[in-house]
Amino acid sequence: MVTGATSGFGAAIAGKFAANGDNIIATGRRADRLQELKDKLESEYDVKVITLHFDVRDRNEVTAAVEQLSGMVDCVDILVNNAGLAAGLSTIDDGDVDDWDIMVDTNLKGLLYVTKYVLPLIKKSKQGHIINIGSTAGKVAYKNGNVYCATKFAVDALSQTMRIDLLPFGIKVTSVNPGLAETEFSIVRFKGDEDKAKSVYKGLDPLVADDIADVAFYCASQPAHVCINDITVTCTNQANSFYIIRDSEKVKNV
Ligand code: NDP
Ligand code: 8X3
Repeated sequence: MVTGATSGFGAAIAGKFAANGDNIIATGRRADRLQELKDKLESEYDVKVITLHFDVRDRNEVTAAVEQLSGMVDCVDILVNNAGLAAGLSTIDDGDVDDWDIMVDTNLKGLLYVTKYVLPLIKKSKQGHIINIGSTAGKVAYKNGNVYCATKFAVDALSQTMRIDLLPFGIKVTSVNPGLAETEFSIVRFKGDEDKAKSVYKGLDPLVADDIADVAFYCASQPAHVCINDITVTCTNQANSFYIIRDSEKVKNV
């Protein structure tokens, strides 16, 4: 089960696991994109794709979707909590409170809702695994990142605590923390300003969605006794969320 499968990492992760022959539960708000993904994956691979169209911020929508799912599958083996976003990039005093609400409600509360309501299905699996998509922004804070960084630091804390809480059930919890990756992330962050979004990756050879799909798949492919706790992956131009080399020479802030 992959949240945020309509774009970027989520779509690539769904594709990677489907290529391995795994059935997929793909979720997101854009129903047309979910249908396209289902058509593509079912035509390319011998798998079944269930699509669930809901907003992770809406607890009622999450519970209704999971109820629908419970009638269709016996268990969920792997949940990838990927749905998330950044909205805006500004100092705390200039921050837009609506943007803050969107990020906290999606990245933190949405992840909690999905995890809580899907867990009964994960507990029924013999190989339960939760993969949370964190970020380098949840490891090292960067200028103007304030609330986005805070939500990803929170995801990091949740991954650590979930791993403790779910030990008795044999459920693995992995935190995958990507650095700069060119998806729709910056277009969303800058509210459709594609030029501004492109400038984030200028002079870099950034990660792409397939890189993160490969990492998530690797984490999920370990033997039963091996749990990768935490993995941070950046492009070669980046050391952490602060130190980045552009045009092979210059070191600048994000
Ligand atoms: P994209 O914008 O390409 O994809 C984001 C996905 O999240 C979309 O499928 C979107 O689906 C879904 N989503 C957003 N809000 C909601 C919501 N309220 N309810 C349900 N689904 C939602 O970005 P990425 O693939 O890059 O981002 C995926 C994750 O990776 C995010 O958590 C992001 O914070 C994290 N990340 C991204 C990095 C990057 O540089 N790109 C680096 C580190 C982490 P829809 O709009 O259809 O609902
Ligand atoms: C996304 C990476 O550096 O754009 O989490 O915040 S960054």
